[in-house]
Amino acid sequence: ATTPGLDAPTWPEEFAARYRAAGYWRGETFGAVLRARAAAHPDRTALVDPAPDRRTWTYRELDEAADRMAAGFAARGITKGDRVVVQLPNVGEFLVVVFALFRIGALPVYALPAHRDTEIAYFCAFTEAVAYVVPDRHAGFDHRALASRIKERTPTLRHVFVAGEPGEHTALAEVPCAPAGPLDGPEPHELAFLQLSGGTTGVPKLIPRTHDDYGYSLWGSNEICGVDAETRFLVALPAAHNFPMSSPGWLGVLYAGGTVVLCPRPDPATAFPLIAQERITMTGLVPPLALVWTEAGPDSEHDLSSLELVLVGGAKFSAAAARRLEPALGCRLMQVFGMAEGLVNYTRRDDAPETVVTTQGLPISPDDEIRVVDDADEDVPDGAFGHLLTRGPYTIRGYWRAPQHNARAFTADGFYRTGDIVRRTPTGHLVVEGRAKDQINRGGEKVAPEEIENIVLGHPSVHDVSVVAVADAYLGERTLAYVILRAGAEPLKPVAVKRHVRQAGVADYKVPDLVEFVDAFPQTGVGKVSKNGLRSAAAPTEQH
Ligand code: J2J
Repeated sequence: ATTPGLDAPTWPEEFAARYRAAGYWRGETFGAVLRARAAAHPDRTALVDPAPDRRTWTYRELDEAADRMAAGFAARGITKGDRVVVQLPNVGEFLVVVFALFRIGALPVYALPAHRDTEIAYFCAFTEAVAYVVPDRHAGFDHRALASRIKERTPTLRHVFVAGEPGEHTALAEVPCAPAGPLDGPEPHELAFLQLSGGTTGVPKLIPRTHDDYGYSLWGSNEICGVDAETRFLVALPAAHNFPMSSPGWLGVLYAGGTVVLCPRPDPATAFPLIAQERITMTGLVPPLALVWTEAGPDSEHDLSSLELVLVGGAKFSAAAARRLEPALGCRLMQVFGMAEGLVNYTRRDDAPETVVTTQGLPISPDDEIRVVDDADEDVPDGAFGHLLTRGPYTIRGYWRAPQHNARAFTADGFYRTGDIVRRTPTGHLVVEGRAKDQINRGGEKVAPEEIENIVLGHPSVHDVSVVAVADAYLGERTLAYVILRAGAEPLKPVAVKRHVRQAGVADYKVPDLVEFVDAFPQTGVGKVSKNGLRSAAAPTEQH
């Protein structure tokens, strides 16, 4: 079923009716949830932005700030259904802006702070965005100059809002005004935002999530993780990522009436003092950070005793590393295997310790349908490896405006082809064994080789390129570009290839870590051969 205006396939009515009847879809919008929490406990702290000087928002203040920001956006002509690219780091304005957009029913498109001209221009053009929200500077980079370049090339883009010094744009601080009257607002079954996919293709796909379905992933996660009004959650990863947003993430914690503390950087030197000062009880980390925290924990001068639970996911966390985490940080570990497309698995608090360190958990919902299949889409016996397919109450039925890709990424009966190779244990826990999709998981940051290959191919000296994963002790995987130079071309240095990619204007984590010049692509051990040749579905063993 495709709903007009939704621009994506959605759940057939019999599924939607079932998910409502089961109570998964509660008929709430995020805007209404915040309003309800603000009414129930106006003076409780919702949000803390510790840097550079500590700012806090109570539930009443966050609710009012969202209303006033929504009124200001509406006064500038932003209406229901409009797309707004939001590229903000972990600052309080991020949450105010997205709740304002939720109230209007305009759709945030979540860009990462690391994205540059190529990605942002694509998001703005593809979504026909009417506005783009940026910080002034972040991590040494001037986002206002980026915004000026984007505005120049994007006809639909009417507004650039800047958190901080606006330069030639509009200061976000100037936007809020008194609400003129009630807003039209979204219905719970309508879209809330567009999230980015990790991607396997030349450009990232956009993931349409509704208030109803995402809301279920929030309250379902809260129940599993034990999130309640006492929870003090540290957002250590970039807030725009699906994991720190929803598993259970800042949106889950606000849903439960708890306190969200934004961490500007995830290193122990920044995060540990915050844990001590803010009495943090819960956080989520990708495996490389979990390793660093595990190393730093025992010798830390900071009091980490408030920390009860650390969620680790986004990439495979080795059993050996998992075993060390709990004693080093003095808290519980939960593994989480999720995806922005939907399905999220958690180990459970009553799981045996061995299960917590060796598996990636069970789905949130009894109605998450899990299939593990061979290359011919036939189910494999329990315990055998196969491709993970899934369908359920918070897993999308298709990407936004991508009918051709949807035909490949979903089965005819609506199962999402995750591209992950898994095995199911007798208890139903999933173990991630590898990957069939052409994607590199660089410590939780997903890189689509095709996107980088297309850029490298633009170099005049390059005949062909193949970007592959190589094992890395810290990140799990790093990127290696095999480059074949044109006959007669001047030899290049690896750094020239990296510079070419960087200058194309992409996120720094996509610049190849290693570049090797070859006469022909290695045929084995890397899972694929050529840009123009097969992108073979690599066997799991070839991924490590
Ligand atoms: C192995 N691979 C994993 C894990 C994700 C919670 C947690 C993570 C994400 C996320 C998320 C993994 N072990 N524990 O959205 O809500 C790989 C798989 C998966 C892909 C999804 C959440 N956890 N992965 O990482 O959309 O390959 O979401 O299909 O960024 O990350 O990536 P992404």
